[in-house]
Amino acid sequence: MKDKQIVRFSVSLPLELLKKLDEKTLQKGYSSRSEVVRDMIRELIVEEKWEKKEEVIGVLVIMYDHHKHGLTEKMLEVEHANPSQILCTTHVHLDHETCLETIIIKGKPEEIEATSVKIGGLNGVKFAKLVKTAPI
Ligand code: NI
Repeated sequence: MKDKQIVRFSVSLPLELLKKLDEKTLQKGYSSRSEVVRDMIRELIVEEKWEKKEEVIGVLVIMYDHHKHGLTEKMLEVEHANPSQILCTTHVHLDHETCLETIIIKGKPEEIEATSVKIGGLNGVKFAKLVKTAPI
């Protein structure tokens, strides 16, 4: 059986759980139950990669006040000292003082988390959220 081949299988579920699955399907705009199940499996695989400390990808989203003295320099120092690989950063000037950045980091989960905490904790960073993902 080829890996990319689509297979069908049956799942036994309590009716109550099936209703919840259908609610999720509708709420999240999925085209079918299969698509929800596929996404849930992918999410579990990503979670497991983070738990097993494999090489993963983190996308750190931050918002900060660029008028805050020394903040961008401190941020760059953390990024350059980071043992993981910073794949790219995107910078958007949201308004007169607010900057939005995404920092895509590849590496070990603990290194990515440590870098995110350091950047997120800098004085002047108003929002920081790490999205955990990995190639599946
Ligand atoms: Ni800016």
